[in-house]
Amino acid sequence: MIKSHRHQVVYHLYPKSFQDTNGDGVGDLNGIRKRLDYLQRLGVDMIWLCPVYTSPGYDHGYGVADYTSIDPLYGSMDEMEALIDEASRHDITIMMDIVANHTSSCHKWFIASEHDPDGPYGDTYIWRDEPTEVESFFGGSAWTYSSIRQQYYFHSFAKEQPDLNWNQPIVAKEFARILSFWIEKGVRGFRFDVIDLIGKQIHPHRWLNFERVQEGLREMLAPVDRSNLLLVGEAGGLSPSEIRQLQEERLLDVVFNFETCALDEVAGKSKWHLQSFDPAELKMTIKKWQDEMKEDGWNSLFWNNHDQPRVLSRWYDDDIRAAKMLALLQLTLRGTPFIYQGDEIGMTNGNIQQSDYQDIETLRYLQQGGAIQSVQLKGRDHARLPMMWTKEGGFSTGSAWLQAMIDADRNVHDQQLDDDSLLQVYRRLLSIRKTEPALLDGEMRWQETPSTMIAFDRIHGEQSLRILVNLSNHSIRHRIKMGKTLIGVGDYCEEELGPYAAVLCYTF
Ligand code: ISL
Ligand code: CA
Repeated sequence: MIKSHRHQVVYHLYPKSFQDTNGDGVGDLNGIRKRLDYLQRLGVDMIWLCPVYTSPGYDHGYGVADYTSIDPLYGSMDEMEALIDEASRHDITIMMDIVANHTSSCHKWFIASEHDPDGPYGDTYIWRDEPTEVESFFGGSAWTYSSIRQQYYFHSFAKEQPDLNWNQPIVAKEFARILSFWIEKGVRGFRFDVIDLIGKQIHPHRWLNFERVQEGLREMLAPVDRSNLLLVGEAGGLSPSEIRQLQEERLLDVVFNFETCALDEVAGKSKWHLQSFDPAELKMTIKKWQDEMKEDGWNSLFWNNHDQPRVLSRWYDDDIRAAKMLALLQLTLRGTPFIYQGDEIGMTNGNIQQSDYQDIETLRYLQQGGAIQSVQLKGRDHARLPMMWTKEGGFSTGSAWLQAMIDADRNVHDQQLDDDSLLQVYRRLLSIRKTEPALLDGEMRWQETPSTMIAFDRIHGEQSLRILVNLSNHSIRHRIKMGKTLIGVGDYCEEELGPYAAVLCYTF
């Protein structure tokens, strides 16, 4: 079977929390290298690394001070090269995270822009004499005064993360150079952080200019050989038709939107305003995006990421049966799956003491009198807990940078020994994807089902697979015929799916 770049399964890895090897409590590149056998055995094709470049770390690497260097916290460039090399011997490639909307305020471009308005980098950031009303995503004004330049600069996020001015062609040129640097090193994918924000207009309010996003991507990618690359964009603000346009031109192959993640948020309010989760809405959202992206479009398939605490805790009360169901659904829908580290063992949000929270967004919210209940469900630290390798943790011999109480029974070691574990479900599903082209290219055909059940066929030439999923914790009776089962989770029989049961079978 010929695998195209978008058929790959991506393992999303938060380096800070994956594996520490020198006892400083922070995960590192050597730690990732040490776990390549595990990742290969799991069956993933590519690893997306959250930023490991030099950074003062206010937003854990999402304010980059030098895009072609490695932060000593994570290791060295030699160790990065060793990782790329050894990963490729495990049939795994590396995807780098490119933060192109903003840099760190310590980046030399910003320092040049601040000190030398008339120099070549003078206009590479967004400067105004007077601030406007725009709020930053982390709270507070999006404008900060620089006493050096005696003007205000714009920052979508923290004041230590000034936004670049993508109207200056030099910005796209710099990023083209950065991409080429990493391609040269053997990197085979890029995930572009908040890429829709590069096309923003900010007067009088912030709004998104799709044409500018498109132009910015074109300018940046024109000099780059992208034939062998997987290009992923984080772009919560784009519509399905805009996403399809970008895909058609191969400016991006896969795009993240956050509609499923927001199912437990009150629409139109901040992420901290919670409402209860309704599995019927999950079904509708999945159907909507699958339908919008059918034929030439293509979806991203993910439940969690380093910003999104575990849906298992938020929606499903940590129930391991629901984790198996979510795995089966994610790996049978049409699109590129992203498994976030720990998903495969059912890691939960855990408990973090109020004084242990570290994320800049959470701290800001708590300072402003935010509700701790919301933080316990939606605070980003919960997505960043150290990986559980063993009952004792196995992440670090020292004291982990982020402390929490977490279910110790959910760990890699124990699940490797247990044939019925969630980890084995992931392994089996990933190996089935390798032999069943219908799961990759097959067209989607929906089956009529009760509101909290989802069922569909994946049809590819002569081959046809059927997927039945109970999204709820109630048994559901149905009339959909099942053929020979390839894999099933939970309790099910011919006409009934037990709580969180899910089945992948042939149609005849
Ligand atoms: O994290 C969020 C809500 O809690 C999102 O709104 C997030 O800010 C948005 O998805 C952009 O995220 C990306 O850029 C941020 C960085 O903090 C995130 O970690 C990154 O994924 C700024 O670089
Ligand atoms: Ca370390």
